[in-house]
Amino acid sequence: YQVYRELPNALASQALFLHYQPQIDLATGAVIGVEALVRWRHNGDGFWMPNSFIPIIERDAALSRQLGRFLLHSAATAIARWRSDHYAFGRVSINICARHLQHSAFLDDLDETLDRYPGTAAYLTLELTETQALADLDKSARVLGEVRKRGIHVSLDDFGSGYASLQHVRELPLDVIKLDLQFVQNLEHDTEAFAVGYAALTLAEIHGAKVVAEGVEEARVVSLWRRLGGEVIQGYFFAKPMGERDWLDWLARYR
Ligand code: G
Ligand code: G
Ligand code: NA
Ligand code: MN
Repeated sequence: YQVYRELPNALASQALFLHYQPQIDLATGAVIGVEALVRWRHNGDGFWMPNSFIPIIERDAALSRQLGRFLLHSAATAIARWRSDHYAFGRVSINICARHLQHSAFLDDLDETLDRYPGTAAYLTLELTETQALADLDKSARVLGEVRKRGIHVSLDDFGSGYASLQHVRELPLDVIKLDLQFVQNLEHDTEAFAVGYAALTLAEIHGAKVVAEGVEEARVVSLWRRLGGEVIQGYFFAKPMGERDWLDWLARYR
């Protein structure tokens, strides 16, 4: 496989890089976080989106770990840069593959980053997709508990898409639940999507967590989300994922 052969080199040559998309708290209007989304720069012809290569990486524990270590390092150094320039960016969310989370070396990889960049934990969130979190629930819950002890926030991504039982999700230690964009975008007209959104908000209340609505494009959905008691929004309505320079310019101009 091309991805398999090229990833180590792509990581080393900085062909992999991150785009950033802000998350906004509706009550205060403040930026409370930013999600890091990976892209793969390709000679001449722009870049590849993650859907074309992440599924291949996720099948392999060693590749998942390589990508995860790259994300931890990239997030930690970005946090250090942005803090020293006094940007108010909240937390940086990175997407961790279950294969890495469940790797015996995961907590060592995490601690290596935290030791090397002290103070990072308070600015970091790990996102794990619902489907992956539930694949080995006990192990995920145990490792995520350890993650949280370090002061890192834990976010359950793509909520609703995995048809998880609410009882199972309750067993995970969570700070954030992200309502999958297919439900967010149908919130207005589809009673099932509305029900899943309502379930996310109910679960969050039990956990003391926040729900992020992802994929919000329209003002009508912003006000509907607000009326439902939802607090945070991530979506094109505020900003698309951006390269670091554009994201920091956006942040400096915001409000
Ligand atoms: O912008 P977008 O097309 O970036 O991302 C598509 C999907 O790819 C996201 O829903 C996310 O699940 C996945 N993704 C993006 N970046 C990463 C990453 O760094 N690691 C992992 N594991 N998944 C990612
Ligand atoms: O990891 P995750 O599934 O959360 O990644 C979110 C995905 O949704 C990324 O591919 C991102 O580019 C995409 N996205 C973010 N905001 C919007 C939006 O408002 N509309 C659409 N269609 N996609 C979005
Ligand atoms: Na995500
Ligand atoms: Mn998602």
